[in-house]
Amino acid sequence: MDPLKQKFQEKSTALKAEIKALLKEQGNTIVDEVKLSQVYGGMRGVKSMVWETSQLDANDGIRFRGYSIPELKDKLPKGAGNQPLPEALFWLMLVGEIPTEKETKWLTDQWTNRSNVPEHTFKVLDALPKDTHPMTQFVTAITSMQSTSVFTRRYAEGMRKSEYWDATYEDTMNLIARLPRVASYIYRRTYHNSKFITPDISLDWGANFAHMLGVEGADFKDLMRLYLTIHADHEGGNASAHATHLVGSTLSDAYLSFAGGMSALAGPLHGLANQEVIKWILRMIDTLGTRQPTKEQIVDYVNSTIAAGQVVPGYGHAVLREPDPRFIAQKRFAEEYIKDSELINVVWKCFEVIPPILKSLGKVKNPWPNVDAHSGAILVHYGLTEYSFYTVLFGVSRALGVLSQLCWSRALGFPLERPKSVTTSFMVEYLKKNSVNA
Ligand code: HAX
Repeated sequence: MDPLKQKFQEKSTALKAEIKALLKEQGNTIVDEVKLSQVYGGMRGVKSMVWETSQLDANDGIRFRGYSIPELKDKLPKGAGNQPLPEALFWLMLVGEIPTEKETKWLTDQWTNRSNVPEHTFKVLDALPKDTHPMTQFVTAITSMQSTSVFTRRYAEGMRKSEYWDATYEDTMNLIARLPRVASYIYRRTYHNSKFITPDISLDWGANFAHMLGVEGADFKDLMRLYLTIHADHEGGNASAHATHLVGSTLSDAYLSFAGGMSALAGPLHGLANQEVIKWILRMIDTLGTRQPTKEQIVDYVNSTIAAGQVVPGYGHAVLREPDPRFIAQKRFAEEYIKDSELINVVWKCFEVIPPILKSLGKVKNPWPNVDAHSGAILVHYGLTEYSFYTVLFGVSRALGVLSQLCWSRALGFPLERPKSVTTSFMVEYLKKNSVNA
């Protein structure tokens, strides 16, 4: 058994026993109560699932196995660059320990060895019109690779329940290993006349992805390492994580589960917001006729967006109530690596003027920027201007969190998800009988 799998087996066996004892002793303890407004309000804040790999605090932001983003930047191995390696974060999320340089290198090599994409996946992609949205291509490619699922094959052969986690681990490792090739194929076929770039197997996972996209230079490789790390996980209730979890709970394999999650990421209130932000900024610049808008001009443009009944993309969050540390991490990167980008200056001016406007509306619970408010301007700076592709970058990163959790869900034997739904007339009757105002 490989060393990571071995560690995972030990840790998950111990946690499974702990959960069994907790349920036996305290299974009937009430841990939450649900208000009517939460039932109609997208289940915000309802504690109803377990997610081992990360946890979100409304004010402090995301912590991966207890580590904040600045702590990860400090503690995770960096390989040949100056930013944390996403493979090291995967190790941390999977087994709860910061890997050594040697362990991280082992994982990089594993993913290199597992990175061959089935030939038919390229043929499936080639059959799609080139103007198919990259996220649709991404979901199609992931689904097409399902024919290689170890879990599905072994399930058909009569695999024991106790081996589900092992087959899921194999699928997870293979799928993550292949994603940079799949994503860069989509990018190059869509925007660069199918001029594909051969992988460089001497590079780490993120740097090789940067190379296959066709953007050279050490700084962009570092950007990809950081980008793929900070977008990886955001606890379990966000739409892409929850969708992966829900589909996975039916014993669909990692490919189908992840494709479900990526369909959720493709929505404009979630991951697609990263393309919407840069589109919105570029439209503003175009409308105002200047690449250096004043704060007053931005205020007017934001007000016109709101007056048109639209949301301001990149701002607001269902859980966070402070500026997103993932936004701040990208701002720090831009301050360190990039000097005088007009577009990035616009992002920073937006950061100053948009929160007060959203606050003044009186209904927006979080007026601060989220992860998507910054990424586009940095990518444009490095020449990755095709913003319809941006959510695919997010998706490659999100695989690390949602698939490591899928391994946990299998190892802990989590059941099929099946919450209760009711009709509004049921609710009206229930309230008549139980309302505190009755
Ligand atoms: N601009 C204008 N209005 C906004 C707003 C924004 N950025 N954010 C919230 N609001 C509005 C909501 O539309 C809602 O209005 P109505 O009552 O008229 O429907 C009201 O303020 C209350 O919303 P909320 O409770 O503060 O926010 P939600 O939890 O309902 O929604 C969203 C959270 C992220 C969907 C929301 O803030 C939004 O639409 N933001 C813009 C899109 C965006 O950036 N999405 C990416 C989020 C991060 C992410 O998942 N990335 O992948």
